Amino acid sequence: MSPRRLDSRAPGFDAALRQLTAWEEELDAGVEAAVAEIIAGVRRRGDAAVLEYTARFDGHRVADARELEVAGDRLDAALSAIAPAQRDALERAAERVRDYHERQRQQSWDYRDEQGNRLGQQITPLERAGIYVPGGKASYPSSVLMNALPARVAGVDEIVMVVPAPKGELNDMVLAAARIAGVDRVFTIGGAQAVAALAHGTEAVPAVDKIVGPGNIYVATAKRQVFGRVGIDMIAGPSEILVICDGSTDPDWVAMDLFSQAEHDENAQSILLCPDPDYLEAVAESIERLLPTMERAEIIRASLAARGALVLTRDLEEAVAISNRLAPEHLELSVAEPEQLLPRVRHAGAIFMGPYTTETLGDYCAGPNHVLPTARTARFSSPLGVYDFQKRSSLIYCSEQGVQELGRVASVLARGEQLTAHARSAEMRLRDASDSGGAV
Ligand code: HSO
Ligand code: ZN
Repeated sequence: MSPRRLDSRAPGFDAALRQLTAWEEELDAGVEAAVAEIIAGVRRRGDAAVLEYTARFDGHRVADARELEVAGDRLDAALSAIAPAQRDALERAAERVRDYHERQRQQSWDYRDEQGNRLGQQITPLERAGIYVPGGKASYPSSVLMNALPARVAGVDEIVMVVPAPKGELNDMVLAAARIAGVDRVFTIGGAQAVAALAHGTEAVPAVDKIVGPGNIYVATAKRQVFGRVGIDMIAGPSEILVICDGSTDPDWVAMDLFSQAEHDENAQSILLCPDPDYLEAVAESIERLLPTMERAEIIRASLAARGALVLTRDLEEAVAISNRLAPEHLELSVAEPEQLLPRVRHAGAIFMGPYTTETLGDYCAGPNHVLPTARTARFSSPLGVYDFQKRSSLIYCSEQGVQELGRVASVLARGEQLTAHARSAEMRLRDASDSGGAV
């Protein structure tokens, strides 16, 4: 199996590139309607609806919604049940992710203008955040850390996690990660019903202010539908990796990096850009040889066949320009001097520099967040971070002296808008009321 080859000099290259990266998330009217009904059910009937849907979709039956909450002892037990090496790795990763995110905390600021007015911005954390954690094959303890730790660092009062428990079964690594990240409450619910419960609140499940975390099409659709009532982070599409290589990295390393995102999903995207045709051949050969050794060979093969590509470029500069057009979730600059290319990179969720920096390190433990913009949304959005759990309030203090000028300006503008109460509330504060904009 070899992914398609493209040549930036060939006619039709632009069209081929556009076609390669076109990704339309299916907007399925059936799913939209089913999700709307689930949300309405949870709104109307609260816990009773959550219990029914959980029994129906997850085969997880309990008599009372309070049983859907995972006790703190159970989280502690999970932490003791996992292998010591796993616990150490989770703790080490958490420490590094926390350190990185602490640097992202935004600070309040203010200043005084010449009239002595004080203007500023006050930063406050959200009160409650909800974290959706998928169950089944895409249940990632690392994602628990990546979603919960920025909220914790932001100072969120309460973090509520939901995770489906098919037939009542739970993943100990996920529970252990929740304990390590400082999640406050965990509920074993999933799907659109979990998003609805977090958005609207039920007797058992508290309503939150923002819902973050990846999920299947039902979860993504539910997040879209409750947006506005609560905040959401982003709608994550399939994983993507784009490697720019100068031909000096071991081709097996690059092949494995391409596999690493391809193994997430048949719709994941792995692309290599390189100016050296012989090197592209060498990577193609590594792919052929290594693919049969992979546990997830079927998924990787499907992903590379549908959306993978090995692209010959004129030079490294052109490779970066092409990468900017694709705005990949992960960009590896697998070159001897990555700093030289870095200033040219405009759009990428995360940038990995140099041949040793495999994207895998970013997925688990380097420190930056692995929740990143996909499907070219890196053109306008950023990694999940502490700032997603902080809000800004504007601050205004006006002195008696200060209102003399600002009051007049406001009054003129208010009268121009025929808003007399606005105008008069400003004018009343002027020392010389005749000095007002009222006459204008
Ligand atoms: N690469 C994924 C995150 C992840 N990888 C979790 C492994 N575990 C996000 O694009
Ligand atoms: Zn990954």
